[in-house]
Formats: sequence, C-alpha cells, structure tokens
Amino acid sequence: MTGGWGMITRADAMTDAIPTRDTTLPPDYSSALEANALGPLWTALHMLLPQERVARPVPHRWAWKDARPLLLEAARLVPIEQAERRVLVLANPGLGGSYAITSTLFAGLQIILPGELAPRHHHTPAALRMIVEGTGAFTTVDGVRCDMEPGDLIITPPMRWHDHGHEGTAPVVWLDGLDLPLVRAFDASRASALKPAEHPLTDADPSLDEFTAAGLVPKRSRYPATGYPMVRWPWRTVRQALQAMARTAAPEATVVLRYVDPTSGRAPLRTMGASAQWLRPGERTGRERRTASAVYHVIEGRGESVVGETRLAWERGDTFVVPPWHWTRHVNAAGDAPACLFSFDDEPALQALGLFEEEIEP
Ligand code: 1HN
Repeated sequence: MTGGWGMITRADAMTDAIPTRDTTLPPDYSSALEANALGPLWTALHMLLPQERVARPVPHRWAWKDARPLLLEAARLVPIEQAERRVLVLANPGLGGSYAITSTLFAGLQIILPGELAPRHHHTPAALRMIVEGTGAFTTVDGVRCDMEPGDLIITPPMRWHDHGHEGTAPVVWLDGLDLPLVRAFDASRASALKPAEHPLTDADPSLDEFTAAGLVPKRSRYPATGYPMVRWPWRTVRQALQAMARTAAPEATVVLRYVDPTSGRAPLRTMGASAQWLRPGERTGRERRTASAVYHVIEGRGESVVGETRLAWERGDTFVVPPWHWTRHVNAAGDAPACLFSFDDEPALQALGLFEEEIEP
C-alpha cells in the first residue's frame, strides 16, 4: 500500500484507504502529520487519479432459479411486520458486503404475500420497481394506486409516500432499484417514521387514463401535481411499442426505448434512467460502454451478455449488472423468439455532474 510515485497498483486503486505514510520521510514527521489530521497527497495521488478508470463492482448475474426459492423461504421465515420491506439485497461481489450493486445503485428482490401490507413510508433516495412475478399486488404512491403486473415499471420519487399491498392469491416479487449508495455518499439518506398503509385515493394511475397514447398529454390532470406526472409504465404498452419498432428497424439497428416523463421527455427520476431493449431472434448487438452503471433484468427470453471479460448467460427473471466503462454486448440465444431486457442506470446523475460519456462500436 505504501511506496512512492509510480508504485500504486491497481489493487491500491481499488481500496478507499489513503496511504498516510511516506516511508521516505522521517517517522517523527509522519507521526506529527497524523497527530494533526494531515496527510501527504503525493503517496495517494495515483490512486485517487488512476490513468485508467477503475471500477470496484464486477459484472455478475443473479439467477432467478436460485433467488426464487430463497425469497419464498424469506417469506416463511420473516414476518412483514418485522421486516417492513422483505428484500434480499443483490450485493455486488466486488463491493465487499456493502448494500450496493454498483457504487451508486442499489438493487434488491422484494416478496410480498397475499393479504400482506408493507407500511407507508417515504425517504430521500429515489426508487423504482420492475415486477418479476405474480399478479394482484399494488403499490400506492402519494395516494395513486398502481397495480403491479409482470414487466411493469413503477417509480417512487424522493419523499413520496408509498406502501405496498396484495389482494391476489400467490406471492408477488419485484426488483427494487434505488440510488441509495449515491444518496448515502452525500450523507443525505433519511426516511420518515412509518404510517399504516393508506387506502388508495384513486383506482387507476395516469398511465391508464391520461397517458394512453404517445405524443398526447392531458391539458389538465385529475391527479395531484407532484412534479412526477407518470409513475407507472405498463409492460403491455412498452412491449407493443418495442415490437412495432423492431418490425421496421434496420437489421443492424438496436431496438431500445427509454422510459421518460411524457410531459418533459426527461428521465423518470433525477438520478436514474430506465430503458427496455428488444433483441430479435438470433440478434447479437454491437459493443457499447458508458460511464454510467446499469442493472439489467430479463423480462422475456434467454441469451447472454458479454460484459468486459465476463460472459453472463441469462434467462427470464435473471438480473445482471454492468459496471461503468465495461464494453458490453447482448446476444439473443433463441433463433425463434425475441428477448426483452429492462435496465435502469445512473445516467441522469452522471449527466448532471458532467461525467457522462459513452462509446458505441459500429
Ligand atoms: C424501500 O423503501 C423499499 O419501499 C424497497 O419497497 C427497497 C431498499 C433500501 C431502502 C429502502 C420499498 C428498499 C427500500
């Protein structure tokens, strides 16, 4: 860990510890620095500013077939009253047990049983949910009832009250995505005290009655003005849109739709963006890399993605992570069926900070 110029290794660059001792200096001087909460920058500069980007999170895939029985077991072992939210955290193996799938993003799989209520709370981190399995559950966001169907995207923006309920007959599972590690880096993470789940004030959400066609937005909304006019993007409509685009796209073109606030065209949340990709039967995409990190979830089909040096095979229900600046391509392994990938990322945060870059190979 110590050493002078040019001796900082990649391993050093992967840790947060700053070498505070320069072994070429008199020990008394180093001790005096430490005693005064001072440290030499020159032993750490190459670690703080490596010549190549270094990402601590590694590419990884969480298989649905492994996670599903463990979620069902959690539902048996852990009462919802005790858990508040019954979530298994997707912990990136490169991040040493932190509650993070990348340095900025959190992902977890949440299970709720019929009849259960997850109480109302709100918090400073933004959250989104991608429904994985089951029907009959709903989430209430600021009084707006959002039904959960597999493949739906639902957001809970910062400080919006939300709770979850389940009126169906079988367990429901969804993928939670939050900007929690980023918010924690600002020491800005905070939640409210709990309240009981509320009876929804509406029986629909704006995606069902006010944003039903692209290019049209209501002149006046019947929903409260919260700054987040759309909170749910039903998979039914997203799939139709992807399929229509795939029909006319050039064979070499990628078929990707971005989820946006339809009134502004901006990402659904300030910190997180989301996309849905359609991979035609047998399609192999070109390679792309970005400074944003992304979490992918397989809504439909099977295939594999090559992320940096790592090959990740996937099928429906699997989740995998693409760390920043890793060349990535996706392959639909099936010759006769499309594959659909949902992803969320921290691109809006990087854009806001002037740190977003991407490269797309032809
Ligand atoms: C949270 O509030 C939810 O509201 C899910 O369902 C996952 C992970 C970390 C912190 C808060 C929810 C969460 C979370």
